[in-house]
Amino acid sequence: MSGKPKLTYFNGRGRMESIRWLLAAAGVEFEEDFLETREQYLKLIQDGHLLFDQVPLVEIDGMKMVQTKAILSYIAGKHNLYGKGLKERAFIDTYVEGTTDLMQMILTLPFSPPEAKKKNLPLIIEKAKNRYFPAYEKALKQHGQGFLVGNQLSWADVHLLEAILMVEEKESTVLSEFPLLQGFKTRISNMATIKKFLQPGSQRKPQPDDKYVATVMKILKEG
Ligand code: GTS
Repeated sequence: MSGKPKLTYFNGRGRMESIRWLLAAAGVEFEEDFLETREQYLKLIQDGHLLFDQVPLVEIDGMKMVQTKAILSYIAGKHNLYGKGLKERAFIDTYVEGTTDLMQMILTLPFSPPEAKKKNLPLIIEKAKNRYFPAYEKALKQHGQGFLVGNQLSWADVHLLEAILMVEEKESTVLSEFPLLQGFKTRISNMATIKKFLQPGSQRKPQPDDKYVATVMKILKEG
């Protein structure tokens, strides 16, 4: 055992991507086991490794953790990315829930029928521009510290950067009316650990393609 966390998921973004981001931001090296077949997934269940028969699975500090949010909270707490005190933690949770809602809409898009994809993408961009990014722009302005919470990097910042880049992949000019978010993006992207994760060859995963969607469907669907 290397002592590094071991991530078990599909070879793509999905729910695991935010976990990869957070570990990378914390400067933690991790190993990955990619599910390619339904048999691998069923074996994990048979061996009792998946509490709710679901992935992501992260083996860390002697635990076999499932449930994305619990995994992320543990990593954030362990690596000093979860604020100081209960109130900072409450703000971090709030911001993270917002970015989770936004990213969730994008994550599910490739799994929707073609008509829904066409219809929903503009709605997601519209929500990013009119609901989510204005809220984060305002939060940065009010807080005035360059970070969303406190005076150092937190899970909320890492999650927001991930969300910004995801929306920009869909519409590159989406930040044009958000100057503080533009500055935030540049600053956080240039922090050493994050900069490294953003470079080609890192464990960051590409946007899902048809092959990824087919693999996930094949593994999760019976028959
Ligand atoms: N609340 C869980 C979490 O956040 O971790 C949900 C996990 C979940 O639904 N995982 C899916 C799964 O294992 C895979 S994916 O949605 O991440 O692609 N589904 C199998 C099942 O039977 O629910």
